[in-house]
Amino acid sequence: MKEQLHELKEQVMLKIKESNTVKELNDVRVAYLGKKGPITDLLKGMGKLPAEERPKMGALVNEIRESVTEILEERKVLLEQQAIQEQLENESIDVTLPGRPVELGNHHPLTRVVEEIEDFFISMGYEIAEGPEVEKDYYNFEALNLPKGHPARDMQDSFYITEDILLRTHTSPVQARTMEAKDGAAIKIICPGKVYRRDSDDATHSHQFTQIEGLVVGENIRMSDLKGTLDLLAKKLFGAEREIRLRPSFFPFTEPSVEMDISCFKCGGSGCNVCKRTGWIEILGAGMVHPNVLEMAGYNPEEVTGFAFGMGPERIAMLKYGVEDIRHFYTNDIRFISQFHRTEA
Ligand code: 2NL
Repeated sequence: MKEQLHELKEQVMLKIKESNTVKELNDVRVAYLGKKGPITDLLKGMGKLPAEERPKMGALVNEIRESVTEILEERKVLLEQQAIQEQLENESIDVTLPGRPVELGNHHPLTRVVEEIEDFFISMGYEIAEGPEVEKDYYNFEALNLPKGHPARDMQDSFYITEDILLRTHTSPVQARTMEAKDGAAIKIICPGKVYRRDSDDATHSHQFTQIEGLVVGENIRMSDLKGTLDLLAKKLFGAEREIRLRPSFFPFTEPSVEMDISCFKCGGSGCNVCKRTGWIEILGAGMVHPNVLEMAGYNPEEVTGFAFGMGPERIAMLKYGVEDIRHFYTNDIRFISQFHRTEA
């Protein structure tokens, strides 16, 4: 029995050593020292021993139980400390690690072009005017020398809401409203904003797009003022080496009317795929404000004149950045948008 006891002690000590968690250790304690464990069994079996051996054996069992309990306690303290240590290591923060990079937002390419054009005209003393996208037929057409039944009104091209209310097809109504409100005073404005046409969307058409128009009204405003202004704009947008040319055109709200080309920024004028081998790229339409338009807005066309122009920022952005499909501007695919970086912080 004495040998059995020593063997048992060896066994428990080994199990204690092998325990790596407080829970494992507790399982060992229950298995060996618990009510159903071998030590209890041994104490119960002492009745079968001869009377003279009982005190000795009893003392031995108690001694083993005490030393096992002591070792268990030591191991428990150690394992608890290790657990705390491990937890602290897992929770600690390495303050010397570099921070995660913060992704800066970009400006949408259309926003960039619109703001570049706005900055140019603000530097020239223009004010920015805005107006409603849901517009009266009167300001969208009538006041711009497009009376009812005029072929250029083409009902098929407009989103009508009622008989005399529609989504504006250009930003000209903002200018018509501004002229009317100015009560004969001089004007120098640009009007950026969304416009709507009943077109089928494809690579170069969209039912909603952006327009920037400009209007200058006052005494002695001449075609040469228009030409000088647009020449500076072309150089600002496409480079100081650009030249412009004006070709005769037609708009119902201007007379005379012109379209403006810039010398090709890719080939410099010798001919390439961008300018379709002509050396020139069309970028906007313009003209002298039609006397009827001035008169309807309350000006005397004998006393004041004006010039006006209109351009499409989508077209300009497509040319500047080599974008092949207008729909890229509206899809908001981050792979497209993130290529256009901020121009300033
Ligand atoms: C183009 C051509 C143009 C105008 C817009 C205008 C406005 C008023 C009076 C006279 Cl209130 N004209 N706007 C004039 C000529 C051309 O736009 O190609 N736009 C994309």
